[in-house]
Amino acid sequence: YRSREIGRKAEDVDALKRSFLEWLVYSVGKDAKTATRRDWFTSGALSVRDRVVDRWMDTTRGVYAADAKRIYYFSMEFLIGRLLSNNLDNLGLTEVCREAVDRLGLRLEEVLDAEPDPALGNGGLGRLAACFLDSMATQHLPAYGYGIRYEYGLFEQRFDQGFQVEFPDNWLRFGNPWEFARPEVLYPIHFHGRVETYLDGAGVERRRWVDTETVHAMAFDTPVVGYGGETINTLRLWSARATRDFNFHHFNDGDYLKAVEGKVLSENLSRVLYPNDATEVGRELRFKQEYFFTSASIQDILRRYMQHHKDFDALPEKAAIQLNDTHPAIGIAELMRILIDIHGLDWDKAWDITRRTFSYTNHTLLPEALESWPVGMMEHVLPRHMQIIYDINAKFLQGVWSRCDIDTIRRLSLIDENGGRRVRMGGLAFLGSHKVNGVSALHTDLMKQTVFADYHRLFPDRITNKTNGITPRRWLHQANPALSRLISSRIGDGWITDLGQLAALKDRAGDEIFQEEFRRAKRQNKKRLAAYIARHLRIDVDVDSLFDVQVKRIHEYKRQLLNLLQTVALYNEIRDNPNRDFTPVTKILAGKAAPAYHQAKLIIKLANDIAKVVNNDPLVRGRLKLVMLPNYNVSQAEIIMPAADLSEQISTAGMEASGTGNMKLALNGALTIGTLDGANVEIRDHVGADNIFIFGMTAQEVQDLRSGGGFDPRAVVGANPHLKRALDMIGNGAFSPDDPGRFRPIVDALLYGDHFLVTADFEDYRNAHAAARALYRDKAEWTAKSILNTAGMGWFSSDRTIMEYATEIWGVAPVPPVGEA
Ligand code: DL6
Repeated sequence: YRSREIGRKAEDVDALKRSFLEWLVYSVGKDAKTATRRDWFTSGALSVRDRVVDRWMDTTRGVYAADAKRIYYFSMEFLIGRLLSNNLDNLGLTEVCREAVDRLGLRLEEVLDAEPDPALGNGGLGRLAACFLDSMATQHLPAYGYGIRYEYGLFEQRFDQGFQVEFPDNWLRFGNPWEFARPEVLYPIHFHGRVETYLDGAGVERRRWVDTETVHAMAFDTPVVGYGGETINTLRLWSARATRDFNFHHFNDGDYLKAVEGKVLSENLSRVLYPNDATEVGRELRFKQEYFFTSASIQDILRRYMQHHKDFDALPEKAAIQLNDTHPAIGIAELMRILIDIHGLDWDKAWDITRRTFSYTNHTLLPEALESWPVGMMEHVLPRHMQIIYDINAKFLQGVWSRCDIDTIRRLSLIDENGGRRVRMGGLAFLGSHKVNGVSALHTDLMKQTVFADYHRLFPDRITNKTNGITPRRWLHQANPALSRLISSRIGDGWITDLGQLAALKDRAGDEIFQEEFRRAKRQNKKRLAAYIARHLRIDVDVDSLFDVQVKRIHEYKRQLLNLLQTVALYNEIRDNPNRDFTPVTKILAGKAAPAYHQAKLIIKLANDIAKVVNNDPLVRGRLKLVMLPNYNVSQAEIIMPAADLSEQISTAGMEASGTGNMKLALNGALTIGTLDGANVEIRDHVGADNIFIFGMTAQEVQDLRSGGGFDPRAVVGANPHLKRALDMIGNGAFSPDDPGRFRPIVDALLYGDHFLVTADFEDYRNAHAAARALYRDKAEWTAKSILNTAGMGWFSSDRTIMEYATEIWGVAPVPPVGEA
């Protein structure tokens, strides 16, 4: 079938309605009278799933028949978001479904809202992987996502008296109608044990890994529906299964708990997503998770490859494995082990195949987020892999020995000898890959100058840039129907799969009628967000105020604190000038802090405490509101992004690798206030320097300042009365009368160090914000710039990013979908 045609046929509404009812009765086991919204969601999801399965199998068969080169995207995180709305949209079935659901006496939004939001990721890295899946399927690229089917996703965040508290996210509690369990796709994953040396039949010395503990990885497949519904790829997530359910020895002794202990421990491997973001977790279980899904995926890839091939020579021509950060980098040693120990290849051949198969994306330069694992732990968990890593290292260092001094050799070594020996996973990923990429132009340059400078000198062609992108399907077409309709009414709907076409809107930036309609769409989205805020926080916000949005993980480098300091300064200004005409502003923040990141959690509490004071101060008269929304996730982002006027992208320059929230906001017409960091630099280039508020130090200035050591935050604070007053208030308990010293650690961190240069950028930021507020008063000017933002963001489609990966890194071509099924 062709999904768009379905959308036009009235009888399909009835067919879909029948399907809803059949699934409800025969699978959920309820009737329409007793069904809950969740039951309707389940039957709806199963009905939609029915409509993709044939195409899914066609896609898989087509790729098999062509023996096409496939992309394997290895990622610890896939932040896919809800699928019902996304799949309906990509199949062109949203309106058909709305009508069908209406005939059942329901509202589509209620059904969509009943879907749990699978939070199998922390933030940018995981969401990027999800956008890539959408773009690969939409562009007919044969691709598999490989990851872990975590039983518990990222924690649910609630606020208790303004403090973040974490609750488990038991997203699978009611089952997952999208996935297909594959109990027959099961691979053994080994841990521990020891390495034996033996002579093979030809008298060659070989190694084998023996006496291991074994866990099984079981596959669960979720179809990934490309836009248009023609290519349906697969997201294969692994779940841990114990090799034995019971220890009969303990069971017969009557010790039932001990009898299942082994099972529980093994299956812990896929129990939880670690809630870290850009900080290292030094946990053996995390390392085991990394190996668990990587090994299962490689076994799966080799099984698939071997159906068409007798040896491994052509593997790099048939499989491109992309490492999404270093988390799956152990896969390099795993492929080497399989090729050498199990299939008998010699080292050089195995290394050549491995390097040509793998490529690696770096997502952060933060030193604490660069993975390294203690050698002792690795020797204990994966003794054979540790040997292979030593061999990779020795051969590499031998090759460069004559060209490098001893300090360089130390830095290049895969073993970090400073303070306890650790394996540098970034080094392993670099050496084992044919291409290594950064995620924005600036970040890639900084990679070359900093973390990978020594490697870059030796391999000058290896590092390449692939600026991130976002899928226009979820982030414009689906999340912002009002603006989407407006755009399509003027330029057609080709932009949905060719976002560059938005450039045609540039000519309309000054068109009054278009502006009026553009504003109307924005207002509709703001009303939706205002209703959401009222529902969740019981705060009324003014839809005509400037919606000023900062949504992302809470981290000191992202500088939510800078935003809060400016909020306090503005609050003071409003109180000091009761009769001045201020532009009403609603500051909207959302984001989770890693549970062990105390300073970030304190920033959340500060935001909530400031909000309480500001929002209830009668002198402010609603001209300033601060809203901290709990539990930021993909579905919340879908409501926030289309409603924003101003997008806060204010990280310390040089620290945000790219950002993708910045792209979602600008695409939906928000103007950016930001530093020249990550992809902000390229956003400025595409939307035009006149349509963005850039402030603050550049990455070079930050570097110079830090290396010069000449920064005294106390002097900066002393010279700036706005900043001093805001800090004094925070430090003296003006927002925390119940505990006046609560925020002292925040103030002290700024006064005695200010590593993230909040105080240094404060005044420039305050001025940029004032300029934004002033401009907002001129509706025509503001709207023109807003239109120019949307029009200029076409380049940031993940379709563009993915095509760059496909042609320049993977060497993979689209497989045209087969004809009608
Ligand atoms: O590349 C996706 C995304 C970037 O847009 C963000 O700038 C960056 O912070 C994020 N990194 C992570 C944490 N990485 N690790 N490890 O999510 O990647």
